[in-house]
Amino acid sequence: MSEALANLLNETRQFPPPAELAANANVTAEAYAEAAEDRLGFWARQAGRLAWAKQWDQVLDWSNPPFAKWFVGGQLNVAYNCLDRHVEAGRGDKVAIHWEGEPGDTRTLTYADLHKLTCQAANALTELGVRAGDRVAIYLPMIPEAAVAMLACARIGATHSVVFGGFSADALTNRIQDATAKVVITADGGYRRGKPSALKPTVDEAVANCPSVEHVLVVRRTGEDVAWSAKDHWWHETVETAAPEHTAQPFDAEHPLFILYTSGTTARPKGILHSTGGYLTQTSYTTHAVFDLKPETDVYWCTADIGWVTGHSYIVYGPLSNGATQVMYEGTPDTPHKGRFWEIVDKYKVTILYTAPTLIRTMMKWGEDIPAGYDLSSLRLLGSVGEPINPEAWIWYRQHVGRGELPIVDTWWQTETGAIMISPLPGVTAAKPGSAMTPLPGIVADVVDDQGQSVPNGGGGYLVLREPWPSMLRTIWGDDNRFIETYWSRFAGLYFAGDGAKKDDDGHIWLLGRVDDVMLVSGHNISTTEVESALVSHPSVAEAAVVGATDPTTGQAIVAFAIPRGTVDTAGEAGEQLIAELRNHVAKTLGPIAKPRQIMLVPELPKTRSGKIMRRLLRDVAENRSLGDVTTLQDSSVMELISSGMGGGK
Ligand code: 6R9
Repeated sequence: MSEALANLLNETRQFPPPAELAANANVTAEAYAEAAEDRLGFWARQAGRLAWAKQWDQVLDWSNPPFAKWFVGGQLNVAYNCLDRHVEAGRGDKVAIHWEGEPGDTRTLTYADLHKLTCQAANALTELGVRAGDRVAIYLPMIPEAAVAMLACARIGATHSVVFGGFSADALTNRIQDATAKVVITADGGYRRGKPSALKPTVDEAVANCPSVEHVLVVRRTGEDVAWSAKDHWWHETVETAAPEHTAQPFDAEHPLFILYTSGTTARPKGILHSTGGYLTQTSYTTHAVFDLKPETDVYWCTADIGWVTGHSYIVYGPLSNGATQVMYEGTPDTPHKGRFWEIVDKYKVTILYTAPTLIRTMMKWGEDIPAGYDLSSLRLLGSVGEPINPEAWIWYRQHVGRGELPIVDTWWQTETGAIMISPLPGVTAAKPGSAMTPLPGIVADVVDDQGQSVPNGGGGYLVLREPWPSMLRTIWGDDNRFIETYWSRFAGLYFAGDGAKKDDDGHIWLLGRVDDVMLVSGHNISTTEVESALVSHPSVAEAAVVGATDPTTGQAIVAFAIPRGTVDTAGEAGEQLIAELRNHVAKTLGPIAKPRQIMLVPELPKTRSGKIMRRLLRDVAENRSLGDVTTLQDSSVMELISSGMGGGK
């Protein structure tokens, strides 16, 4: 069909771990050897980090691929592992969550507080008729009750389905209907960009079309007026008055823990189903290994929303199962000012920060003076997730947030994988900016060509996973065939992640973006990521998105959209000059084949609500088509800004 991805970018900088971190790291290079020798034995040892009510009989049952069963016969309770066992070990007074509301109000919850609230919520849900195996939809802002609601479901064996609080009534309706949820947990609203943003009216609209919903539990956050129906119950009247004692009952290792919908590009969202024992084993282990988390001394902060998988795995289940102290923030990074994130790091003395490339590039655009205005000396480790991080963004992050010395873990994983799969180990790996480096111990990843053959070092192709892993999705809710078709049919016996990737000369893995975004220029498959990284490596560019637009001579031609850094002059002549310079810069960095046909300087890029660039819409602009579905856009005015600037150089 098409040849493998052209391998253009040549990034050779490499940064070994700080000596002190390496000397005290939770996980050393030995883990790779151990896992290579006995992968299942390795995962069994990691499962042993958790408290099990009943030991498993078999680590992995792979007799009916691609349907995996991990820790067969084992039983445990996820909430017990995240809360009770820390309280029982005398750590009840330890802070679990430093919560910071967008308006500046704060709450501090210890493990004992979180345990009590979760037990009350478990009792309240039981009272409302929720039983093990029932589905509960959660539609909440970033308030502690979001974590409590998830843990309460886990505690009673109800399968939660968290829907991001920014989604529309239609999106919420589809997700409630697909999972036939019995209860919805929501709030009157949350705070966003300096003002209350209502949630309850959206739930009312959705519930009117969802006969499965029997009750709606409503947290009071903003205090704004809400409409009320017979199904509605205030959280403070139901949960906070419930009995605080609740004995967690163990569930089977394969009991369904949660469903999380990925929007994807096609109309019907996929309900990714995760189970109990394997999921908690891998999220817990990776938090310990990749973030080198030391629960006694670290203050951890993951900036994701709980509505995404990163919030599930690295705000709720991974950190809490390890007994971490963490920061949780309700709002946006520029409310009330652009230094808000750094102010929070400074205030809580955050030691580990886990954020997304989109945020780092936004910070680059705003300028390095902003982080420079805060004391960030508490930080000791930085993480990135969600998209490929451009080498220059990586360097900026290390330089201006990490004092030029902190390790960065670029973590590749997906909603489907449940936990981090490919990442440096901070005490072991000499990281290269822009590369996720190597599969974690116990993970077998590869890059293959069109025929599914492993490519040699230096080659490009498709990222696959060769062996099942504990936190893998078990199926797509209610649609086993779609599960098989989507992930297991492209290459026989391999999990196809949908991402392009290359192996460099040392065999390290570089992610090159979704294969749907790959461009075909004069017969060469070229990755959008590499051209974007070349643009971002120019000192005038903060962020870039690249698409392939139909072209009569080359099949597709490269069209780029670039956001200039804050201080750059782009008016008139200066803009034209910058564009010419950028085209040449890309040609010089990657070769003439990658020279963009056209570059547009834009103030913003279209992003999904989880911060990923939506190249599909830019392709519509580049090919002068009317825009496709924009409902998953974070900010719908962005496309008008971009389209209206199409005529001139800017
Ligand atoms: C965790 C999460 C998954 C897709 C994935 C890939 C992209 C995530 C990445 C990365 C390059 C990284 N992605 N992390 N690409 N480097 N470190 O984001 O899950 O929302 O399901 O998205 O995100 O394309 O396939 P999800």
